[in-house]
Amino acid sequence: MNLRKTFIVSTLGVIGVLQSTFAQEHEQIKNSKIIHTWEAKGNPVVTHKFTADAAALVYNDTLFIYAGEDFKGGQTRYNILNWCVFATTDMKNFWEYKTPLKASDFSWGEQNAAWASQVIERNGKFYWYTSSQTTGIGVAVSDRPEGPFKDALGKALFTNEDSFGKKHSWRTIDPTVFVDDDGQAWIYWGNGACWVAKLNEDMVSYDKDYGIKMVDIQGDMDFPFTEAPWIQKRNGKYLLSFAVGFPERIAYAISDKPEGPYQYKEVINEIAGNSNTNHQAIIDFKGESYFIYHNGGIQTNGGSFSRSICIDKLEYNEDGTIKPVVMTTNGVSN
Ligand code: FUB
Repeated sequence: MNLRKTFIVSTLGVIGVLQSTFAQEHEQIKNSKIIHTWEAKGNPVVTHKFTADAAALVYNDTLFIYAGEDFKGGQTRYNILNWCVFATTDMKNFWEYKTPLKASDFSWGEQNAAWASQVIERNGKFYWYTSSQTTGIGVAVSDRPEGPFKDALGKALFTNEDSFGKKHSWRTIDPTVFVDDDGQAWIYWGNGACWVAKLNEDMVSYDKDYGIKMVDIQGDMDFPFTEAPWIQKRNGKYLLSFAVGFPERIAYAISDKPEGPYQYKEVINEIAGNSNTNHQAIIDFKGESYFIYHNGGIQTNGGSFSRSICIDKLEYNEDGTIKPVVMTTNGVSN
């Protein structure tokens, strides 16, 4: 074997060993941290507690779903003390890990508003971008997808001062993050408008020279932008989905550039039963595309402040546009 071949073979060997070590370690850690397992019976997928604002991450052939834990029925606001993490490898058998992050883990933030969030992986670390109603966007970090996570900064990454052009106190919410093919990470957030910034490589600070911009969504919108941006890149196009109107539907827009301008397309998810809000994650997993959202569908306790995560199939047209999502009771697990 020549030197080049030897190098390739031994590198592949090392990668193989690392992967199987991760898989074994993952299995052990997973088993020691699981607090609940179940077989999904259609929608809602999570029925043992109320959950909202799902964000999804595919890692190590596993789909992780991060969500806020809503209170039981009878609430008058989005009282949420902690986030949860669920996982599956087959969309049917799910498990829940120990509480990975609480609103009170951010000493500077609201203690009962674990609002919408997203976790992404970069260079072996997991970054959880969170929001609360009024105190801005925080970031927590972990070495593992299921946590535990720790506040990375001890202060907000973005506050209401950064969400310029609007005045209401709950505008700095609902972060969504992705790393583009050139390595540049982008973060979007907002209620009433959508703002965008470039994250630095450390993932816990942003590019002050680029600054913060309001995302321009052009075209005749069916309803105004409300909140819940979710960014994805597919076939070289940037797809930004978000909640519109109130009660909320989910719509989307397309751009050739991450910062826009975006061209409005259409509503892809109608009002989800018994809930004023909706909040989507769109993800590919094992060859299928999924739309993860919430409704107020648990009888008889569900509602706008006691929501439940659902999953349905999402399909694209040949030209890369998104087909409207059909919400079903059967879901994807049967
Ligand atoms: O769960 C609290 C808020 O409701 C979220 O931040 C919004 O996206 C909406 O779902």
